Order: sequence, then structure tokens, then C-alpha cells
Amino acid sequence: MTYDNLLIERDGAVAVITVNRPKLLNALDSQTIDELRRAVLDLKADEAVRVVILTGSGDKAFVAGADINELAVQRPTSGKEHALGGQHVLDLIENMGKPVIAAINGYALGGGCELAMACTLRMAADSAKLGQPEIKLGIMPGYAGTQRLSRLVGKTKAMELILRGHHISAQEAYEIGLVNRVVPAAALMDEARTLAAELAGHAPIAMRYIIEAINKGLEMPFAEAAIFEATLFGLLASTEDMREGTQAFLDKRKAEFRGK
Ligand code: CO8
Repeated sequence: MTYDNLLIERDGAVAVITVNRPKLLNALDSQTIDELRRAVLDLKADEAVRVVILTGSGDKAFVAGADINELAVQRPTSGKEHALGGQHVLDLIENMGKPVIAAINGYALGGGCELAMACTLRMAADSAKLGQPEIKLGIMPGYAGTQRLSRLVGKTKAMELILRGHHISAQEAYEIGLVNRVVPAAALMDEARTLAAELAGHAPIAMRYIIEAINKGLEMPFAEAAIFEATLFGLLASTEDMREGTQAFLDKRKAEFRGK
């Protein structure tokens, strides 16, 4: 599959998607959103890929938002279609069934912050800046940022970040629970690859069900979510990986998970 605005690299069980429009700080135009959709579906279907890293090209930006050149000429109907199209792609990322690590190497603003929030885990360079500055353009988040940000950091912080539209540092993002970890900028990709390698050694079906239990379960009443969890737990008992994992512990050896 070929892409104009993405770079895809495969290294064993880990794939790296790089949004590659550095002159526009990796802003997401419709074509890039569609390329992301195709890349995510391709990597989801590829059983050899167990973990994905998502990052931006260059050292200045992860993604500086939706492409404002397109936003400037949108009409009500096309605006809604753009927002729904982007939401669909972010849903695909969130529910890909494999951990997706956002390696936030610079500005993650607007649609860029929304993209990072759809990822399973977020690691930020200490130089990164995050925010939802849409209000300054007379608009609001459209890739479900009002919802994901409130769920990740709580209503109080989300209201302030989205209404003020200011940028926050990676350290502040860590303190409010928006990112999992802050690392020196020069070490970001090495750290992301180390985490990806760790996760790639885990049982893929168990990881898929954990992501599903947390994502879907958070939208359910607690008691139903707990039953959903128990059902997925039960399903794991049918996997070779469960037998391998438990037997390896008893044999005092390292488990080799095959995703079966
Ligand atoms: N879209 C288009 N072009 C952009 C964008 C963007 N989001 N961000 C930066 N660029 C361009 C600049 O215009 C500039 O282009 P040129 O060199 O041709 O003048 C180039 O990238 C470099 O940017 P700057 O010169 O501005 O670099 P600075 O270091 O001075 O500033 C900033 C960096 C602070 C990141 C600044 O570029 C900025 O504020 N960018 C805009 C950030 C923003 O507002 N993002 C939110 C956009 S709205 C959004 O994401 C909504 C999502 C939901 C949409 C749903 C429907 C589609």
C-alpha cells in the first residue's frame, strides 16, 4: 500500500506510522485522514503486527491539528462530514485491538491532541506542547475531543483546556493524566520502541480483550461492565496462549505467546 502523507515502517512485531507533512507541522487534511484509515485497517489485519507506534515527522510537531486551509473553506454539511470521517478513523485507532503508542514528539494541538487521545498509551517528549486551541479559530474540537479529554482528565480540566485554548507542557499533561510518561526528546523513539517491544511479548488476544474491556466497559454501567469483563476472561480460557502462559509459569520458563 502506498501513501503520500504517511511513512510506514515494520520492525518485527512493531509497526511505526509517521504522519509526514512536516512543512505544515503534520496537519491532518482529508487525504491524510483517509490514508490513516487505510493504514490502520491494514495493520489491524496483519497478524504479524502486535503493537503500533504513531508519531509525527520532524522534531517540531506530532500533529498541529486539522489542516486549517481546509477548515477555512468548509460549509456546514462538509464540516459535519469531515468531523464524522475523522471521528471514524480515531475510533478505528482506539479499538484497533492492538496497543497503539502515541510518541508525541512536539505540538499535539486540536485534531493532533485528539489523535493522541485515541491512542492506547501516550508518551511525550519533554519539549512537546499539547492543547485544544480550536476556540481561537472560532470553532470547537470535532474529532470527539470534548468527550475523550473529559474522560481522560475529568470535566474540570477539560472545560478549562477547551474554553481557554491554551497550550500546556508535556509535564503538565503528565500531571493531569493526559499522557502516561514524559521522556527527554532525544530518547522518545527509543523509549517508545522499548515499551512497544515489551508489549509485543504479551499475549495478543489478552491485550485485545483488555483494551476492549476498558474502552467498552467505561461506557457501560459498572455491573454490566464487570459481566462483560468476566465473559472476555472466560473466552481467554479457550486460548493456547492461556495454557502457554500458565504452564510456562509452572515450568519456571519464559512464555512464548503465539496469538492463538
Ligand atoms: N493547519 C494548516 N497549516 C498549519 C497548521 C494547521 N493546523 N499548523 C501549522 N501550519 C503551518 C503554518 O501555517 C506554517 O505554514 P507556512 O510555513 O506556509 O506559513 C507552517 O505550518 C509552520 O507553522 P508556523 O510558522 O505557525 O510555526 P510556529 O512555530 O510559529 O507556530 C504553532 C507553531 C504554534 C503550532 C502554530 O503553527 C499554530 O498555532 N498552528 C495551528 C494550531 C491549531 O490551531 N490547531 C488546531 C486546528 S483546528 C482542529 O484541529 C480541529 C480538529 C477537528 C476538526 C474536525 C473537522 C475537520
